Amino acid sequence: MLTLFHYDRTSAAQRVRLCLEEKSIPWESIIVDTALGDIDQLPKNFYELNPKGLVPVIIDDNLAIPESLVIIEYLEEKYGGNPKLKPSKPEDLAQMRLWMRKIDEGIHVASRTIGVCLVNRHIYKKKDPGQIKKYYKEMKDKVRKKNDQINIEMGIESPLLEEAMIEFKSLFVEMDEHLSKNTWLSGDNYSLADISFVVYLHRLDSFMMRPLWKDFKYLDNWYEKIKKRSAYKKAIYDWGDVTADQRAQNGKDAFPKILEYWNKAK
Ligand SMILES: N[C@@H](CCC(=O)N[C@@H](CS)C(=O)NCC(=O)O)C(=O)O
Repeated sequence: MLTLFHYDRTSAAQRVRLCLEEKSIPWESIIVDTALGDIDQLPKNFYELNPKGLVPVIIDDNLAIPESLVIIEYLEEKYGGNPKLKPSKPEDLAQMRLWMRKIDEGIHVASRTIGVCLVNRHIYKKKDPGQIKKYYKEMKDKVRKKNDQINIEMGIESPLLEEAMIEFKSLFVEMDEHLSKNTWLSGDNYSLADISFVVYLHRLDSFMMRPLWKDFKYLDNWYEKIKKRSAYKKAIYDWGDVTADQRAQNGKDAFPKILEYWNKAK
């Protein structure tokens, strides 16, 4: 059976779970949660599965695959079935991939910045400093490490947080405009592109930031529509989020500053 390494609240693994649940692919769960600053949670051979030491990773037919966007395309290709999550027309497929590229081109890093500035830094500060030092010593992704240092030090005053909010606003403007003319991000049906982005709306929502996009009604309707899918409940809500209360509280507290950054963006 397919194995997924993941934890409750990771946006990257949420999109893999969304895909697995949409297609009713049987899978078994292995929780690997280093995100509270504890690198010792990584299984011994984990770097062989993903040199970056991050989740999600799947193992399917003895093959380990990291990177959520690669995994979800693999699942679509390998398992097919219903619903089909990839458009058939080459034009729509190109559009799907263009949307998805934005994630690795900056949106995922922006989402990490919001998380670290609002929640992780508070968690890490309460931990044994030796444990956090080890966590960062083992962190393979140098950009992530450098950004985290700035975000931990500066919190909501971090210039990276302002950039992250600007990046999200410009994404949401583009999505809202597209969704004013189309039901889905690519083609005529729900696809990997929709799955790939909805996890970020969920993430911002968990920080009580939904009022930011209240005027983006096409985007908000799209979000509402996806939340009603039964796979969404299984993949997102049923797994919960151990940091939910802290996220909601810190998000509320930071909202005036977040709004200031949001309003500065065009
Ligand atoms: N580009 C990767 C990003 C993976 C990633 O950022 N994983 C995060 C969770 S969303 C992680 O493993 N975090 C562990 C930690 O922060 O210690 C993907 O799409 O799979």
